[in-house]
Amino acid sequence: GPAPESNSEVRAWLDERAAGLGHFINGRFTAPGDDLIEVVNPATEEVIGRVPKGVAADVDAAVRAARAALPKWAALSGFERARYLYAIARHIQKRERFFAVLETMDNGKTIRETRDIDIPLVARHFYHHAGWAELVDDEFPDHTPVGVCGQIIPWNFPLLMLAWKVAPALAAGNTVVLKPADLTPMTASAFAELLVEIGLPAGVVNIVHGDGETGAAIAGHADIDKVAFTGSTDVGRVIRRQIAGSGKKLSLELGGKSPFIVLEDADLDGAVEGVVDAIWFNQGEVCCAGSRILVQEGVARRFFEKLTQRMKTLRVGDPLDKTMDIGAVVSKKQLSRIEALLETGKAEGATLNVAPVELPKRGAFCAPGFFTGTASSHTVSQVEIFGPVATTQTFRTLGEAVALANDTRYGLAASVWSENVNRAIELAARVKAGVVWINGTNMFDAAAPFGGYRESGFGREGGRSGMLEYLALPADKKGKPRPAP
Ligand code: TXE
Repeated sequence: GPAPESNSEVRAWLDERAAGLGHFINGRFTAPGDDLIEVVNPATEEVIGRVPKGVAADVDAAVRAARAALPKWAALSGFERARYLYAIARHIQKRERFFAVLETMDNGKTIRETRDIDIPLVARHFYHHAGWAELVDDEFPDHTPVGVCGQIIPWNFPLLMLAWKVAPALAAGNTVVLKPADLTPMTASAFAELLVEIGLPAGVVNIVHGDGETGAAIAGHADIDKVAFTGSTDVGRVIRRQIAGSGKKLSLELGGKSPFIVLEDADLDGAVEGVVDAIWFNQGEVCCAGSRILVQEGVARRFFEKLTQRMKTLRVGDPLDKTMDIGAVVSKKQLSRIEALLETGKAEGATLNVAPVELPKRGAFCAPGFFTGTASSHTVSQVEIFGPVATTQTFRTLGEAVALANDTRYGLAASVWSENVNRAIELAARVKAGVVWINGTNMFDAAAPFGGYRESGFGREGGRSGMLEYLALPADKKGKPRPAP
């Protein structure tokens, strides 16, 4: 059952802040004001908090604070900055349960995942980048921090996406203005409180709440040097257009329609477990979710039988109950979007197989499933469903598998299942994707660069490549050509 102690601690935390959370600017929380966005727990439909909708003046105050804090922060030695990053990581670990429960209440994802995946990965990301802060002066002696970074993040991994953005920025000596998604702003606010606790200098990290308009005000602010965005391809395109010609550095991590390729010689039981982690993880709200299952003909029938059996064992319900596999999707609106796409799939002639689960009466719950009879031309094979439902196709030859795998606008991730590692590696190299997992899926490591090709965006997060996104060569700034490498 649920973990009552941490739940009551979170409820008390929320109660104390029921009137509204403020922005976090220059080390202080602003008064929440009147124009508030209600934050809803999608599993219960309760309002759990309120945040202000940031306007241009809020963004401006945050950017000014970040600009003022920059010279001192950038001038610290990497070793000094590392001490703050280690302190953040340790404090996250110390309060793991609290953050896990708060994230589950805000987003609807299961406590099993926030406890075992989201929050541990957040701590890991800060530890890893504390290491980079210690190395940065030696590893990149010619580089400088980019400056003030505007960071806009989505709602599917709220605190983890914050960590992916904030940790490398701080390690490299930048200061930050971050906007959480308006659907899931709570853990970012708790994180701001943690920054006060560890004594991070004021202005180094500023958090402005709000929606797309607030996001546009950040991206468009004249005194921001870099924009980092994770979210939909449509908004990524808007931002790219908005800042074109401004000289701002930009990285975009956008949508995906990642293939999950099962070869005839795969361990089929392993591959079936892989599907569970690929598309039924985080309610399918994962940019790199293995959302197109491609199976070699000879094993297709057996594979889908096994998959159907496994799907029957999935539990959907109260995300605070630690026996649940699938919680609520992030909002009722997002649920309608998923349901509309499922209807489109059926209308185009595909068959939807869903798990025989009884969904809770309240809340934004969606049954896991998969389509059969889908072709590349179907809408559901091309558009992100961003819910717990995959499409399926079969192929005969490896050549066909590659052609199907690459037949989308995206290129974020892929997964290949085979007991013949040479064959798997050969296939992996021919798939256009930023990351290819072999006999695995959705594996994230702070040291491994993550990012896309084509309409999945550009720029990498994690490891050395991720650090370079937050560093500049001084020549960049003067507009002179870079020295030859
Ligand atoms: O995303 P948005 P939405 C995909 C997924 C999902 C769909 C819609 O397919 O179903 O997008 O989700 C901010 N300038 N992904 O509409 O709008 C917004 O406030 C600046 C994939 O919720 O892209 C939020 O903070 N910022 C994805 C963030 O952008 C703007 C994760 C993302 O929201 C803005 C999420 C603007 N003009 C959705 N408009 C992934 N790659 O993981 C909005 N925002």
